[in-house]
Amino acid sequence: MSDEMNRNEDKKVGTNPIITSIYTADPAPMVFGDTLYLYTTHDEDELINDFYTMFDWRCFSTKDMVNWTDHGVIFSLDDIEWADDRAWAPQAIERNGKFYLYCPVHKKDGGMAIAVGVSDSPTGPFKDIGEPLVDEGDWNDIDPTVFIDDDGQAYLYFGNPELRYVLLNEDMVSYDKKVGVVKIPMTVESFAKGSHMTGTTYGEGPWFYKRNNIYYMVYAAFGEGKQCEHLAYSTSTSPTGPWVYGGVLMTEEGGVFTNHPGIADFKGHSYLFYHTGELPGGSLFHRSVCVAEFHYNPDGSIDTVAKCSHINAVE
Ligand code: FUB
Repeated sequence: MSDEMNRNEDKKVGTNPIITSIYTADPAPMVFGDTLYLYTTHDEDELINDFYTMFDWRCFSTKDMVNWTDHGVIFSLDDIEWADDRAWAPQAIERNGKFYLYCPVHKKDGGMAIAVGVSDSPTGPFKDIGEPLVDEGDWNDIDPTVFIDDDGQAYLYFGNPELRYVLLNEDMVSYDKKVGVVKIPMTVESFAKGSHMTGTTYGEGPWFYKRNNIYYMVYAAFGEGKQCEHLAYSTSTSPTGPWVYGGVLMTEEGGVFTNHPGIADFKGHSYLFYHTGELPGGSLFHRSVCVAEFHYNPDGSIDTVAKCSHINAVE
């Protein structure tokens, strides 16, 4: 693939996939000021052992949802001395002028853990804190999603096949060890009956946020008898649940086994980022990030969002 970015300052309508110069997955938008920053993973062209081959995290930004700037590699496995593989789905957040990028990685001594990189800029470079932030010694520690509530408490949810969370300390690079890692009850009421290991639809890729006093947990889900992930959501009146299943957010339209949600409100519009296998050469391990605008119903519920081919510029 060429290094050219899908960028044209005069465009008023954008097309999906957003990034056409490389394969990207696991979109994580972050709005800061008048800019939307989009953090992604990067599926390498050349696969090793016919599996996810992912070494670094990328950042792209836009002020209008159509014209994108490529900021290149902003964090990589080379920056994390204790990790050796699987630069998987990240999420970034700003607190007190610093930016924190939470990333699942495979440890040199085995198993997955969550790393955190810190930077003075949303576009990095990010510096690893030198040790795993969350490391339970099992394989559940992937796909972190971070949110700071109005009272200042920060939450880091994560997990496959179980949804778990920690209460981040104000420094954002440690968590309340007295509370520890809290396991969310994986019930049918919370996540609906499904075919993943817990018997519910909850699979992985949680995306946690609050809107109009409703807490949302959007996630990649496994429907009964389905081959590919769809996106679903649950809601709660509390940041720690109990969660109540809300419905399907996007059906299995991606054409690849995984999907991964990222949600953002930007300049008066609501967006769902997701990934598909739509670029030429696309496959399970060669994914591409897309976006669709959607609307909330007056009660906060969300109807199923259709995969979209075009996106209009915003001011
Ligand atoms: O991209 C690697 C993994 O696949 C992510 O961590 C999961 O969410 C799934 O998209």
